Amino acid sequence: MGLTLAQKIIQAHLLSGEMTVGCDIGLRIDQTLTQDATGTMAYLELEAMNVPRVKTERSVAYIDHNTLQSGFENADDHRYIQSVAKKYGIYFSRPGNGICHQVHLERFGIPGKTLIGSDSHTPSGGGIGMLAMGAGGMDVAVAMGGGPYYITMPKMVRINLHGRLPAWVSAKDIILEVLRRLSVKGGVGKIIEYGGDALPYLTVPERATITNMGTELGATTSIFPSDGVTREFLRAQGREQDWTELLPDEDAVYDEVLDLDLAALTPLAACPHSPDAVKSVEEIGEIKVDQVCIGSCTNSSYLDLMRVAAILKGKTVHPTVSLSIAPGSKQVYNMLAQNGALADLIGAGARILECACGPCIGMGQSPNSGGVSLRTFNRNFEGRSGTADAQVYLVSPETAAASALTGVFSNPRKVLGEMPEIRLPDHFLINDNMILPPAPESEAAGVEILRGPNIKPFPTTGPLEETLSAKAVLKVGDNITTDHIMPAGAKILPYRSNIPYLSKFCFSVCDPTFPERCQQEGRAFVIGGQNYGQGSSREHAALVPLYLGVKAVIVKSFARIHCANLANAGILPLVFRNEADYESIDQMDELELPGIREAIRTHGKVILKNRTKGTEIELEPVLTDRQREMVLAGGLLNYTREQGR
Ligand code: MIC
Ligand code: SF4
Repeated sequence: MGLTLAQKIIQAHLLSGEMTVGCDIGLRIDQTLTQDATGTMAYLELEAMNVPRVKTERSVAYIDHNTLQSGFENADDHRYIQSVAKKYGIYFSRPGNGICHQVHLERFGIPGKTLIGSDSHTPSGGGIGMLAMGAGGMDVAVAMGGGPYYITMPKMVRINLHGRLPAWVSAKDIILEVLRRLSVKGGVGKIIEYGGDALPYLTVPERATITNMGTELGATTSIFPSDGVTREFLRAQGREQDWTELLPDEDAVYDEVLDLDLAALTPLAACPHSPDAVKSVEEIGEIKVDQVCIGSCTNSSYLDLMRVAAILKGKTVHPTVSLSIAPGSKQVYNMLAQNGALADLIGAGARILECACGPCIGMGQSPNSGGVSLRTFNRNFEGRSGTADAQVYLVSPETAAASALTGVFSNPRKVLGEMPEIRLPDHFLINDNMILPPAPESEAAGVEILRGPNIKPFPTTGPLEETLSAKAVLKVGDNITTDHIMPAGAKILPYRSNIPYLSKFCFSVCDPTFPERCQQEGRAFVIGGQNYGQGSSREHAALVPLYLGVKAVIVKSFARIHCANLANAGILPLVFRNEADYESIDQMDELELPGIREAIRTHGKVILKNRTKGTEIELEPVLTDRQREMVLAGGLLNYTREQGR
């Protein structure tokens, strides 16, 4: 039986387990990436592991999330990461060099390699044929130390893209259509592979837009083949030697197959407040737009911004719209500056931001109250923009630029004329002067790690207790995102290396009294619905609850990365055996998990006693055998120490 693309890469990197769906597999990791908002924690964890140098082929530390520097905190964190990178053998991409996923694709991504990153949109690397996955910081630290990365062997889904995109319809509309069809849960436990006769017409940056937002499907990752298009991109990046052909076998077997006729697509938008609330721009109608933001790791490539520049050239942004544009990388920015496209953007009245995540993670550019904001980003969770009642829509750069000119939600096919042909250049502008190589191994010992006062130790826990009891201090509903559990934004993001301070904002979107109530109780259980923990890979959404005394999270279902982060932190992830039992627990009920340690150790039944209601229900731990050991030991770090690695 033939293999799919992903199966081929998995097979070549398999260290433990079998390639059978549902089996726990350990993978050798070739490359890692971190960004600053999760990186400080990951590097503190790496330091705690006592590994003198990273053992990966390539590890890169990017600074792209916290670049406002409204106080000393961010700058201190940047300096800390820079010094760790230098000492441990990690390349350091300086602030200003661009968004991790965009830069990694341009300068480091290699087809057929495995990549994990402490950021959920790491699957952008799938655009260049990598098996690229988002992971918690601790998992990235373990991989840097040479340890395997464990996932549950996913199902294989094939999406065949047929035909050609109509004018002004682009890659973002393809992934929005997939989200419309499959929903934010549709990719859970799956790897999505793209194929079909449309592939020769989709460039690497367009493919990366699609694999980037596979994260919003909940997929383990998404991947395109490495073909002639990939080779051209790498050649233009001066890296043709990194290319290898990588195609699925003709007789590869997929668990699901989906066909998409690109010619039938129209411009689409994800409506507030979920990436899968997709409608056509026509259906939404000409509602007034207050803000347009173009950028983020989804849509800030050279191609994206050249199209935007062509649309804006010689025109003026509508008087009631604020338009901001953040190029994805210094390479993109520099090329736009050299070829004059930047002048077209500036001339039209765009507010040019530095190449970083910026408004995507709420670092500035919050919309006005109740404002309608059109963004080329990948997430529109409630409150993420920094304005609680903002109405954020996710759109393509073409729809964004057209609407910035008209002041209302506009179908670019209707309001823009003929589409100019924009091609990738034969040669990208290559200048890696903002990527600092690490110190040579012989000099590493002499490199001092520079810590600022904002960097506080991360919380840890001890071995799992025999019996756990706590109140259901919080009960929440379905689709709780990591932005609910541990919000980001300009006010809080500077404290990503300071868990005690961050803890004041835990669940503030749902219930601002949660941290205080946890502290009163000393320990807590959290109850939730479906797809709990979707979104970001931030392990802060596990470490902060750990700090607040959360011992177990009991929900209907979990999102993959968050669930792993809970186990890594030593918090028990449990699901209801019978989903209807969710209804039987009220907030502040007194709960007990008698004999839980033994049950986890022996794969026994997990019974939850509700002392307030006098009822008993059955739960199921969402743990692989290895994670059971980990939770028994009190989290991944304790487990790793026990294993003597
Ligand atoms: C995001 O888009 O939510 C982030 C910020 O990039 C996160 C990482 C983080 O929380 O630091 C992600 O997607 O993993
Ligand atoms: Fe940055 Fe936004 Fe991409 Fe996250 S989704 S990495 S915040 S640009």
